[in-house]
Order: sequence, then C-alpha cells, then structure tokens
Amino acid sequence: MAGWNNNQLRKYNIKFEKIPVLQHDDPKVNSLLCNNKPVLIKGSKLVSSVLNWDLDYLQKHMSSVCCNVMVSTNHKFKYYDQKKITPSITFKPQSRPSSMTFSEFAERMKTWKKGAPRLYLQQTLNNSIGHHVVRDFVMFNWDWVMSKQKICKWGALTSNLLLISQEGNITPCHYDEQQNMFAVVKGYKRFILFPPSQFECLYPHPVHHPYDRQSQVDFDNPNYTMFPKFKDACGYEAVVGPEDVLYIPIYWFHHVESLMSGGYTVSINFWFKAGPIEKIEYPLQDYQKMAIMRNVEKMLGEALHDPNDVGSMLRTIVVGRYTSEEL
Ligand code: QVQ
Ligand code: ZN
Repeated sequence: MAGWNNNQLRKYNIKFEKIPVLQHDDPKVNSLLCNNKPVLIKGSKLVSSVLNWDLDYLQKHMSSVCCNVMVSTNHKFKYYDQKKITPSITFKPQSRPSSMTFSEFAERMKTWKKGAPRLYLQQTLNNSIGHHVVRDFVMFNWDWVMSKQKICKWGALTSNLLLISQEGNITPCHYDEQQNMFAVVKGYKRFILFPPSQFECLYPHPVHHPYDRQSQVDFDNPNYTMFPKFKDACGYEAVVGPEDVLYIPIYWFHHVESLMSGGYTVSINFWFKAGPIEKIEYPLQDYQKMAIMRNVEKMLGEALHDPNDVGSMLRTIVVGRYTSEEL
C-alpha cells in the first residue's frame, strides 16, 4: 500500500507516462542512467543513515545554523538568478530568498497558518551545518552513488541540497545543467519530467532573463495563445517516497511538488557536473542541441550587448531564409 493517494496530487491538463521503477541491483538501472533516461530506483539505501532527519532532530543538532529559506506568497517557488536582474527589466517575483536560523525556520513551519507566506528550506549541505549532521551525511551510501558517477562518466559531485518543503509546495517546471540523483528522506514528492526534445513545448525564458532555465508556462493556468505547443507536451511521472532515488537526467525539464496533506517533506539531491564529451557523434543528442542553443543566445547577447536585440537578429536570420512561414 503506497503511503499516498491520488487526491494528494495536483491536477494538470498534461499527458504523461510512468517513469520506470526498478530495484537498485537491476542491470537495467545502469543502462538507463548511462543513456540519460529517468528511472526511479528502489532499495539503494543512499540516504538510509538520515531517515531520522525531521524538524525536531535537525532543530536539536543545527538550531543556530543560518539557512537559505525561500519564501513565497503562493505555493510556487520559481527559482531565479538574482545576478541577471537588471534595471532594464521589471521583475516582480512571487518568491524570494531569505536567511534564518534552522530554529526560526522550524518554529515558523510548526506555527504556519493557511494564507501566511509559504516556506521552503533549500540549504547546501557543507561543514557549516554542524558536526552531528555532518556525521550523518558521511554515512550516506557514497559507494553506490559514486559508482554510478563512475559507470556513467559523470563529472564531479558539485553539491547536495537539503530540501525541507511544506506540503503542497511546488518547484515549477525547469531544467538544470547537471546530472541529478534526487533522494527523498521523509514524505512524498511527485515529479513530472519532460525530455530536452520538448524544449519547443515548454518555452523556457531567454537565457539572459533572471528566470533562465525556467519554463514560461504556468501549469496551473497555461496560456495556450502564447504557448500553443504546450498542449503537445507529454511528460513522465513518478511519485518518490522515503528511501527512493529518482535520476533526473541533465537538461530534462522537471516539475516538482510536495504532496498535498502529506505533511512536510525532507529530500536531498546529488548534483553532478556533466561528463566530458569524448567524441561528437551525429545525430546530436537533444540535450547537446539545448547546450548549443544556450551558447548561441549567450554569444549573441554578449556580441549585441543588449539581450533585447537577440530576438530580432534571430528573426532576421530565420524568417524567409530558413523558414517560409511568417514567425
Ligand atoms: C524540490 C533539483 C527540487 C526541489 C527544489 C529544487 C530541486 C531541483 O522542489 O524538490 O533538485 O533539480 O529542482
Ligand atoms: Zn531542478
């Protein structure tokens, strides 16, 4: 019996299939990981050393640690790059970063009332979190996860993010430029993933925008006039529970939600740099095409100096020359 039910999932007008669910020792796991295909892995014991990480335990052992906590006026926590906010654009995000001690965060979680700003702790695990928590952290099943890094020739582990989310919180659809092994410690999270080939259906913001890598489409209220191809998006879904590990391949879009009325969730992600490209093979993989598109946007933005000129130059290059239709 799963520890969750369908009423706890938000309803979207999106088609999706199931992500394969495999035991950690199934040989198909490595072939999916090494081919950048998502897979939900059971039984790895990656984070079994920290199943006791709940608000009380962490408050006891890291109460005075200063943590990054996102605060949102609604249930969506759309990430943005503050370094890309410039005076030339009006940018009014609904979520904002703040910092508070773990103790203050735990207190606000326990006393939260409907209608108050929502909270989402997103803290990189490093030595500053206190020796007790570090001692738990070193007990992760590092042999297993680093063996995957080796087999799939991923780059270096860059960071682990400790994520403590209120029930019902959402991280809207976006992609990352890293390989990701996402482990749930407590509660249940629902993921909807989309391959890089669906870039055209998900309309990520321009690279120079603070919302770079984030989809422009509001899943709760899609604007099909502005984003007509969104109706063709077809995702892959998984509900990830305690001790499960979801592999989120590099450049794959993902929407993440903590199940409603499921209590708060505790998760830890493992981000790895992309591996070195040994030999370019054609046809290129979709994620490689995304990397090329990003580089074209970056190069044009720098060459033209004003990122607002990038769109009109690309239109000039394309319309009537690479495509007959009027864009
Ligand atoms: C969440 C990633 C997911 C997390 C917030 C940022 C995380 C993410 O909502 O569970 O691990 O790639 O996007
Ligand atoms: Zn992500």
